[in-house]
Amino acid sequence: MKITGFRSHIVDAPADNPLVVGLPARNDTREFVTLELQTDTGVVGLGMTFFGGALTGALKAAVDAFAEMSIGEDPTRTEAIAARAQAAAGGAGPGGIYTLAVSAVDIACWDARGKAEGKSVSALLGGLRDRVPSYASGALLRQHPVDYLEKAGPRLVGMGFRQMKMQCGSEPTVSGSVERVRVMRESIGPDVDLMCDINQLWSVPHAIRVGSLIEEYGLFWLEDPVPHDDFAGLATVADALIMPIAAGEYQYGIVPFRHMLEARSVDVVMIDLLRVGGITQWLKVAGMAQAFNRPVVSHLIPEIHLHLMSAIPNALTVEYMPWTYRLWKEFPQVVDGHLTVPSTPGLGLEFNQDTLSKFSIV
Ligand code: SMN
Ligand code: MG
Repeated sequence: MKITGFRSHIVDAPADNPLVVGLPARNDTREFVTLELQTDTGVVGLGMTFFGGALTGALKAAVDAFAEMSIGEDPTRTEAIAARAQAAAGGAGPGGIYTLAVSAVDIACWDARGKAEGKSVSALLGGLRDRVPSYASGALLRQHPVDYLEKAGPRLVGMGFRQMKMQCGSEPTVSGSVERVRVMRESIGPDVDLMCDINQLWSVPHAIRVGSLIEEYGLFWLEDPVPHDDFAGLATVADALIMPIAAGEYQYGIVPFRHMLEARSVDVVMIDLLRVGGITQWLKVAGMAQAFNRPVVSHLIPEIHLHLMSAIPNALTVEYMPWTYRLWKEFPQVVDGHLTVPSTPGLGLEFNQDTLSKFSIV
């Protein structure tokens, strides 16, 4: 099989999340770059990326450059494709647009390989299990008032979720932060797993102070309490608190995970598929985490992470943040707290042509 060409689009789709119910509709949008990698067998590999913000045009240009470079290559040679991108980027990587763009090509290559072999990507990677736990995310945000959270939590339980993540950390007082977690916990009861994401807003002493006060609410994990590159600070927080500390979504490439793990900064390793460099690199970090006896959780893009998480022995739970749901014709749904791996070849996804024609930017 050889890559013969590609097509890419910028899709500027509404930034909604179907898990957010009962609030006025958002009128902002989120930009994605989609990729279709064509091959001489007729198989088309699908990939996507985002996080470009105002640089989405530049991100698409980088995706196009790497896709162009892969023409003539066998898509199963993902390490060769990554090495060629690295060599050609002239020191522009690792990190930033470089990594985000390489990821789109790598994802499309794995999809093409699965389609060519008639196997799901999960099966290609070892296919350990056919379903994985998944938690509701993006529905209990920092900007949502406490009285919204206390209605939204039970609603998510009613939708079949057994785990959910809230955001916290921007409250003006310590007691305000504690109150937010207390109300959330009491609204869902003791048997639903609750995670809390601070998104790097706290200092180390503040994280230990508030963290100690919320220990009694039994969080499944506390996420990104302090800036993502303060490995020693994260380790201090992780040491001081009983509840598990999760981090990793902000890291680019695989090397920072080595430092995080060596410093014992985290109890739970969160890997972002696009920032790590695609499926090929994601698996390396999952293996590193396994060697350190740490579970892995995924960041965003549940429809692709589902394949990876189902294939590794140390998977904990898939973040169900359906930001990308408009891109695909069908989107996996959480049933009884789990996502099921599709049996269709590759990623089991098809672009939603209505979305592409309606929201593509020329
Ligand atoms: C998150 C994701 C994407 C944007 C902002 C915040 C969040 C998460 O940290 O864990 O999903
Ligand atoms: Mg997070």
